[in-house]
Amino acid sequence: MRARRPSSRLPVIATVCLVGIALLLSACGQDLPASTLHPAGDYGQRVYDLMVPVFWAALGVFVVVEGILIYSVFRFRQRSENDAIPAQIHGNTRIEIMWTIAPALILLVIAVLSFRTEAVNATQPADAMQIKVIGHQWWWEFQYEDKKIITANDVYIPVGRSVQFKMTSVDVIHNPWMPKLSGKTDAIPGVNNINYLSFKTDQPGIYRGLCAEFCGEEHAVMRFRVIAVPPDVFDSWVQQHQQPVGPSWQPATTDLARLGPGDPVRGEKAFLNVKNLCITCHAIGGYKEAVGVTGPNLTYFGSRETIAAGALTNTPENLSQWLHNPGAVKPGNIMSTVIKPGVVSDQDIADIVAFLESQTVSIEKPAER
Ligand code: HEC
Ligand SMILES: [Cu+2]
Repeated sequence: MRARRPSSRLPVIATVCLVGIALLLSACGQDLPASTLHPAGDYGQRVYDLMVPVFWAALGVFVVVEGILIYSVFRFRQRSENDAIPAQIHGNTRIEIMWTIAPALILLVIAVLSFRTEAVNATQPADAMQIKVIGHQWWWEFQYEDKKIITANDVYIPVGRSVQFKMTSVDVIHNPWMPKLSGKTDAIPGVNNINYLSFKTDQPGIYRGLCAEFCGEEHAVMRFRVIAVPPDVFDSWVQQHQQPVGPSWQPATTDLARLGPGDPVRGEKAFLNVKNLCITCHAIGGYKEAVGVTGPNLTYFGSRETIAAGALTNTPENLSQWLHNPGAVKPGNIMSTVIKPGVVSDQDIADIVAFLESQTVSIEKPAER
């Protein structure tokens, strides 16, 4: 005897599925920081405008195919032991032609839309502001070559003007992706392998960026922030950032809580002290002894949003934690190969924290979006 499947379970399964789908869809409505569903840049908007018709086309195909499938499963199921096997059909030229032509037409429409979007996204506006973007395991370097500014992990851009990323990498392939602003383009190692990515936003804000190409164990902690500000604020940022920090540096911040318990003046000496190794890998504008390029350029680090490409938010406590043991915060990173617990004294760390956090650019920052 063959057991009959209890059909009473069906409504339960159907309800669970519906609730699950509703939950998934409700997540789409939320404006989360790295959501592609709430674009704020021209490139991101074009990708979104392509995704919507493709989504509806896919949903239409899904409903038709699954509808026919479910209909057949129920219509031709075995109801009792005596049910005969339904008629077996092999080959139907008309239906086969139909189900070849229909998907081909749908794909053709999607292909035309995709190529059109791709062509617009690939155009590089001649008047775009250029920023060289260099991927490192696992952080981002940003060079404003014409402005003589090098920074890391936070990239400032003016709103209302196209920005062109000229992208490369010093080690493996990375991919700076800004979900609300643009799609993905690889940053490939090799001096002649520059890839271009242009985008524009009209809305001031701090936007998320992340690495979208698997690049090693800390790939997930290779984030950056795009800080889009009005043009006059951007000019002020450029003008301030161009001022060298050393050697006649004075602690700039009036917000003493930003500095932690250390002394920034002692911190300058501790940072420049070769025994602490910082300057073998890091540069700060204006100090001719501090020109290392293995790690991020630390000029005006106090204004940076995060520490180590999004590993920690930038606070004195977190910076102290990072300098005590970078390998515990971000296992495998290059700094942790030499900076281990005990290499730099507690006093030097506290003072270096005060020194680094005291270097700030004073502009009004936009809200996180
Ligand atoms: C062997 C090279 C090396 C040495 C020595 C070194 N660093 Fe680093 N440092 C790095 C690298 C590489 C990173 C980026 C790590 C990452 O995000 O994956 C980094 C990141 C940082 C950051 C975070 C920068 C940012 O933009 O988020 C700070 C701050 C920092 N180092 C300070 C120091 C100080 C202070 C010293 C000396 C006590 C020091 N480093 C010594 C290589 C080094
Ligand atoms: Cu990467």
